[in-house]
Amino acid sequence: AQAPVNVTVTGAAGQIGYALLFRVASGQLLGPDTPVKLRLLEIPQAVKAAEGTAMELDDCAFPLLKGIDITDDANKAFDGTNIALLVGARPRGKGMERGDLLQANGGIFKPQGEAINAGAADDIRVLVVGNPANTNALIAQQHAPDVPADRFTAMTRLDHNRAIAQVAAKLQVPVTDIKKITIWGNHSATQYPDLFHAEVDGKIAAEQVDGEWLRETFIPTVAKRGAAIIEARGASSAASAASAAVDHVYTWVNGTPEGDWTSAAVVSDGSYGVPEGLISSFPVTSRGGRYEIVQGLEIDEFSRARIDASVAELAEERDTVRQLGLI
Ligand code: NAX
Repeated sequence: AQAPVNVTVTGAAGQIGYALLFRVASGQLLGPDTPVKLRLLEIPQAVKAAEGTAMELDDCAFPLLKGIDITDDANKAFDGTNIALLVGARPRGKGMERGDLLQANGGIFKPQGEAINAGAADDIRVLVVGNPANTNALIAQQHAPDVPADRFTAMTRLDHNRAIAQVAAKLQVPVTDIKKITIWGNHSATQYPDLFHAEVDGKIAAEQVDGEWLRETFIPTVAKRGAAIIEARGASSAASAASAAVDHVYTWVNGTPEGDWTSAAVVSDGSYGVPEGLISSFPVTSRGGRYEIVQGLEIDEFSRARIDASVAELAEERDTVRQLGLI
């Protein structure tokens, strides 16, 4: 039988954690043949709540779940881990400036990066979900110099899935007809969901919808969907975020289907004019367990301006965390 894969989830007692852990333990993260061991990392005040979630995980009697460890010590949580889902983060409080937010999250993602560097397994893969996800991922990555940079990613798969759902609803087609959606840039309101390379049943998506809908409805709806969920639900996206995290890792490990790609924030190699080293969302394929940026797409002026605006925001965030001495 296959040895269990160690999966660490931070912020395990939070609402995404609650939606995510059961999917991981049931085998949806890595597939039905791969046993998993869970490591839950929480802050001391939330360890008890994480223990409660672990009791419920036990009560599911999942055949693939081979153990659960709960800790408030990052070094223990990442020791020997294969997959790290960094969900726990410091939310933006009232009156908090962006610099304060980045500072507070630096206090979380710097030590977690160091702990990953010190103890994680050689095949470690990291997905950062906690916001500001791209820059949190950058902070962790910069403190893990012994880990190949391409093992650090941030999540834009939820934005990607939201874009698919919007196009499918608009054109009244199944979601499976929609391929090659791209989210570019930052997981923030500046993100650019691109329909100019996307295909609907083999035809370019941007040509199947009117330009006004694309500009005035589609782009803002995808970019502001998180706020719309909060408005409706009274709480931020949780199950959909957990689902996207499962998709991100599943695709990373198992590959993208022929004729399609997905979106993930990965360390830029300078492709598409995105400064090297920024963790920015791109169209990516996965082959042999590695995400690779899709090359050679033509970017028109409309897309160029939007990609540049989101990437400029990422560069500013990087400059701020540099000034704060966090990287
Ligand atoms: P919750 O506030 O419900 O849970 C966060 C949990 O993290 C809490 O239990 C808290 O105790 C824990 N935590 C805080 N600091 C920690 C640390 N240093 N180590 C371990 N655990 C720590 O938030 P939830 O709704 O679960 O959202 C989690 C994060 O995901 C937030 O930052 C949120 O903004 C972000 N999101 C990212 C999305 C994306 O697409 N990338 C979408 C959904 C979500 O908004």
